[in-house]
Amino acid sequence: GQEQAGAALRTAGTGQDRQEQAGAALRTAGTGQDRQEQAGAALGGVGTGQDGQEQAGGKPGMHRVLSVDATLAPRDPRAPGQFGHAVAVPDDKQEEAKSRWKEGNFNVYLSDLIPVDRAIADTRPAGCSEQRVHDDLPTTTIIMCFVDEVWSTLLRSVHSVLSRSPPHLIEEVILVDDFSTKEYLKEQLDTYMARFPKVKILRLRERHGLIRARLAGAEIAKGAVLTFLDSHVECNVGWLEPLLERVRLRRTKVACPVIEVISDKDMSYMTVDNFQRGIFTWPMNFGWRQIPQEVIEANKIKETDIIRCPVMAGGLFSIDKKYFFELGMYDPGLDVWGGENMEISFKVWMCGGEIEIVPCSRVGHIFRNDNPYSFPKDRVRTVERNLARVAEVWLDEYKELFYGHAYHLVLKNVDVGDLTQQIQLRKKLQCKSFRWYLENVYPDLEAPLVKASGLLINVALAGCVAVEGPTLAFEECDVNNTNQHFNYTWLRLIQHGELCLAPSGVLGALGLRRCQGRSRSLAWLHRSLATVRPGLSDHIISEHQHLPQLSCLEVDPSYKALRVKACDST
Ligand code: LR7
Ligand code: MN
Repeated sequence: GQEQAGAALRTAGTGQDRQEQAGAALRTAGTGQDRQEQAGAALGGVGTGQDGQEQAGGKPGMHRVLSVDATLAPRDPRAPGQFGHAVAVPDDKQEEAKSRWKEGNFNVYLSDLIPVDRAIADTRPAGCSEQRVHDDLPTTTIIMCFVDEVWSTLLRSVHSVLSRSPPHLIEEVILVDDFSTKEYLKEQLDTYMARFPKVKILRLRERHGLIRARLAGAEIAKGAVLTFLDSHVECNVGWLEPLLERVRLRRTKVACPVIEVISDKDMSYMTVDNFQRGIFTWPMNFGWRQIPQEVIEANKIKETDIIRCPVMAGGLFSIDKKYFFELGMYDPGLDVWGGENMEISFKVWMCGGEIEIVPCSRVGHIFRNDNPYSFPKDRVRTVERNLARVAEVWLDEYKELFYGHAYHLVLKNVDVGDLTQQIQLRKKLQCKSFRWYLENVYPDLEAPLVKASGLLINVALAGCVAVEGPTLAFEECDVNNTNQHFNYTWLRLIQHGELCLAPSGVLGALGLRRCQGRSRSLAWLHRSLATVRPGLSDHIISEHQHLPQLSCLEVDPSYKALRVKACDST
């Protein structure tokens, strides 16, 4: 999973992804609406939109982005960690630092050592501070959920919002306490925050999980825009106005800052590579992928250009409040943590909105190897169930790719709960298909509907399986004979039209049955044996649970009849 912390995670991801990307077809697209906005960089889903800011020049009703930063002249310029610099744990404090790590799964000792209002370097690309935004930007409610967050980190998050945002744009900061157990998060937090009239604390009386905790915050929010943040962040100079500018430009734009890295080890604030899109790979793993250099050059994409993203990371974004409610917020059936970023991203794109990364808005986040809090139910199961819910509601026929890449979910038969409301919502909003999303928003994702297709060859007997009317035959191979063509699906069916290869149960006979999506009695595992020992041909193993033992598809050498028999790797 999330083995590497931030920087490493991104760099690693990038290297790998770049390779993946080579030659990826980046399709031009563009609804009429977008064309104007996208100027030269018409890249469809992967592209950028250079609208607004640049051309604004000296337009009335606009002003240069406010680089508000109350930390610019810090009280204690020599304090550890000041200006986002790395801090080292003194030799005699190593034990203490080590023992406190698990309080937050990062270097809590160092976090407590550095000022809660430290300055950090302005990491915005050149040009950002000259950009113009509208005078009449909407106000926002900041929603920050936390469960047992580390004291100094939570405070630093709040301070960074208050000291680096234009005050008139912050309607309020709602801290949603998701039933924390730590004593310091009670009166002590109330007392500390009492000096900031805009900070409100919403205490949940039971653990909601981050998804429903955000909804609880949204329900009481007064601002026109909701801005969600994690509780271990540092907002950088000028982070807010560019986000609100996008939402003002069109209320269906969902704006994300560039997420920079606060080191979990030394608390340094590190910038990240530019031109990263939020993407996912099967089975719905979030990642970042760099726009290929050729595409950047061909389209003259600048560091300050908006980046349209197939999916968002999840934690940090601004969205028009009314629009968020129109979209049905998050599916409230999602539990605790995970998958909600996929849900909101698919929903936004498929139902008429856009997800964007705004390079002039930058927020640091402490990336951790593991959640420091416990899950009410099993963590893995929770996330898997959430993702399966998202797949069932949004992925249409492509959900097979999700299950195919996480086949254990088919075996487990995970219970996703009631989906009626979500399916109705999708109808009501008249959302587009997942195919549309793939073609227009994320054309570089590989999403073949079948895993493989072709002939089923028995190498030893030099023949092929063929469909002959309602039954099967073993014949001389002929690539032009469509009766010999089969698809191997992500759900492991061997399919010919509507019919599927099936052990018929009687004396190991083989037949055809009407296909049924997740039927395990029709599923076959393709195991390549050439890798085990050269010369061995592949095995096709039946997953039918009622067969007496591990059974393979084979051809009786004397009768040339197809049958299912105990597997034998020789
Ligand atoms: O039960 C919970 N209740 C909570 O209030 C669990 C968590 N939380 C709080 C928690 O204290 C934190 O402030 O919710 C926030 C997010 O939890 P994290 O920090 O443990 O999540 P993360 O940073 O590991 O994971 C990312 O994916 C999550 C999936 O559900 C959320 O969308 C997070 O907001 C998201 N974080 C980011 O997008 C930052 C960049 C990380 C990446 C990639
Ligand atoms: Mn986080």
